[in-house]
Amino acid sequence: MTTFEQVPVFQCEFEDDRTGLSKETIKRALADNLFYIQGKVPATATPNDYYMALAYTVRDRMLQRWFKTTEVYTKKGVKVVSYLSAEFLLGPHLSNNLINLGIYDLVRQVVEESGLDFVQLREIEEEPGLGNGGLGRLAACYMDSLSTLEIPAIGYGIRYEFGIFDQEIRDGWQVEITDKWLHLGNPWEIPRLEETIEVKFGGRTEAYYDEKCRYRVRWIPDKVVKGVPYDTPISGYNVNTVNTLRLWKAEAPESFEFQAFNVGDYYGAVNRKVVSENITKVLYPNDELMKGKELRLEQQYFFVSCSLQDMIRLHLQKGESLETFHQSFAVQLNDTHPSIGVAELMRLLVDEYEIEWDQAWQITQNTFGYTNHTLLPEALEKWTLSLFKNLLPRHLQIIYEINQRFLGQVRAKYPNDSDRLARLSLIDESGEKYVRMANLASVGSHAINGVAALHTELLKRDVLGDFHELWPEKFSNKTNGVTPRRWIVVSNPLLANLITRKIGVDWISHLEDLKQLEAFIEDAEFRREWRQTKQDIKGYLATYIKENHGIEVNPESLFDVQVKRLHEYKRQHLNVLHIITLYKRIKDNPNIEITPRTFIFGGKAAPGYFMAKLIIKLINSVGDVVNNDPDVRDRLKVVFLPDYNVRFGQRVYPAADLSEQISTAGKEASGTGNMKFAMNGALTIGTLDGANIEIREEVGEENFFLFGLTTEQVYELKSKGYNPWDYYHNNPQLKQVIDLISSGFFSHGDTNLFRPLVDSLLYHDPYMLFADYQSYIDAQDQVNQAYRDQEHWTRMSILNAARMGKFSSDRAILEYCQEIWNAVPVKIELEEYIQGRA
Ligand code: Z15
Repeated sequence: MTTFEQVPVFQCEFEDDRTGLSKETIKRALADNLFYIQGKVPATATPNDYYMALAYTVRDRMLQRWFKTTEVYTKKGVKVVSYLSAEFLLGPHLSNNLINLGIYDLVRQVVEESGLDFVQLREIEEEPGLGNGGLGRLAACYMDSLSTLEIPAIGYGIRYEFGIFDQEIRDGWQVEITDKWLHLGNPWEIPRLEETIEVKFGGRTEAYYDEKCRYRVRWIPDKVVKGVPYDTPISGYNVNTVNTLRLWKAEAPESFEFQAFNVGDYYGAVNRKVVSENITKVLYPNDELMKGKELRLEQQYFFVSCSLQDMIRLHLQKGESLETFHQSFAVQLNDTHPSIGVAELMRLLVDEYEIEWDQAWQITQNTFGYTNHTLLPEALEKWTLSLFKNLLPRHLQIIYEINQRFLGQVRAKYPNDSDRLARLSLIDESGEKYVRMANLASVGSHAINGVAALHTELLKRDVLGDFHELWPEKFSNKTNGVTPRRWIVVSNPLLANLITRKIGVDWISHLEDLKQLEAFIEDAEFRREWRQTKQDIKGYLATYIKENHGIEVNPESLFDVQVKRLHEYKRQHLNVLHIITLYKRIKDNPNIEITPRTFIFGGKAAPGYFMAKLIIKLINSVGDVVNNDPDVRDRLKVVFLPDYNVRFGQRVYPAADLSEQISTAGKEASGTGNMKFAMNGALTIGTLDGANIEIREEVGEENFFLFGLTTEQVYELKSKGYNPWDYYHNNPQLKQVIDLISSGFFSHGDTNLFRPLVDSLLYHDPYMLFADYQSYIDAQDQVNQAYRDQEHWTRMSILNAARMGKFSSDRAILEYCQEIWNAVPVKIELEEYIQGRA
């Protein structure tokens, strides 16, 4: 292999236009990239051309580090973490990379000195929305922390041509628009055409005896698809490490299709090409809902097979044999979406590399770890045998074989326990037969984890209870975390600067340091600055809402925010019941003293999720009435901000006073928005669910607004027979609110519009809104009281931020490294002649 050292002409031993950090050099680099990459001069350049030139200028400053990082990983025998995820919800790259490289202010200055509008250019970037919500965003935070902690890592996923849809609101309803994020090109990715991989689908298997008379199976597929890797650099904060996110794009193999041309099946060939390339066309927009769509299983197998083949190639390139594969790679399954990887690694080892089954199984179990992200039954992945057999006939055989051996062990340990066997089996045989992906992931992994303390306990007790009894040592908790780089420094520079002025910059990579802020809690000037900062940021959001949505909100009012995917278990409609309760109080007594509030909602509903879409309509309908009623005198405002995404998250978390984390106890595995809010000094109103419990533990119960049933109480009430009707009749306030919706008051007299929602609550209420209603209203009344004492509120706000150290994704990743991956940091050193940070 040719390296830079052997080719002197490539050594730039001077500050050159691609690495230099003087203002002059950066200016020259911008002009150079505008001309030589975009092919434009200022007279013809569009704002996008300038954005592209800027993005390339930043990317150029990452490339030496990126190259070095990759080179060190391949040359040294380091263990690499491989994070397999069907979703990476990255958000905009530009600001994040500038912060991580330590050149944000410098580049901003240069851009502005060049007569360009930095903020305008920054906003041109199309964010890669390659995920639905929490799970995909978690993967992105983890990639940031892996790089920052200098852990060798590679993220593997799918390069969806269309990411999560853009949301518009028309007449109060959600409308989905295709996300054309690649339409003007993507400066952050580099295709690596030479590392293309082939993936087989369908067909049949054939048994044969090899030359040593060993029984073997070969797979004769009926389709081959090429996977082309597109690499994106993932910078770490204040380090030289730049890891890779490798996303696969499906392409049809030309050679395969030429045959078809020759036999004259031109249309058939073109059609097969289109069908192959469909695999990576679009992200499935269902969050936490399993729909047994064949194309989805194709996506999963496609990216997992590409990734495992890629890892094997890298491992063999090091001159190692496959027996040591698990020493080269720790592969983490982000939910069951990539869990077909267990069967695929077995197939590759046994069928293609002729390793004995038992040894292959050892390698496989030592390689994989499995993270579970939900207990919701409708989210648990299972595939019908017929679908599986058609698409992956060899994998189904392998799964049967794994299952037979596994159930043999179980039978030996628990004789005559057929119920247990049926529950543990990789095949669900209770009705139509299915492959259970969580069971496959669990047997194929050496480590299984949940994403918050409560979630892990429930996982061990319920969903994976039998597996926990069998292998308690496999289980552990890894409470989620989020990256303070994007979620404080990039999102909230004003607050970040205030914190840094007080305690220095180390908190950005050691978030526990934030507790030093507590020393300033008695400092009235500090509290004033803190309050003023929050006020300024709320002012920016108010301006944004006015300019973009034409709604006037009072920046002095309490900003009460609920942004997350729409789902009944997250209970956005409980929030609405509170709004109507307040509205009713005003209508009954227009002069009542109330704390002015602005209710801000954001979130997408799965396109086929009727009830979630109806909740969006309800929010907008209630907003129309409340916002325009003169009696309200602007003391309440309700805004649903369309197209909630990473970029809007960055705007809204810093501006929130109150964070709504109100899921039914036991339903939200962790939540991560809850952490982003609290880090930015919002107080939480929340249930004892997911990571809320741990947040409350950290910030102190006196700094958290708790309400609602506990998980145990939810179970208890359900088992003795929950009747929402009783709550409706026994609580006049609740009854008035529900009756007001039913009466058509928010729907121009239409009593049918919200009937499905109201009936669901009255007759089923699976998420127990009615049981928690009064407790929620009482907690909200306490919020109102507390907000009136601004000094006290500010103290609570500071303490919330100061005590969020635990919820850095750096802490989470460190735990994964030490307890699951056995991965250690590797320092990346730069050559002398390459410019360091500014
Ligand atoms: C998703 O976003 C989450 C779980 C899932 O099973 C799927 Cl398919 C998508 C979320 C959880 O709902 C949330 O509580 C958690 O914080 C997040 O994953 C990251 O672990």
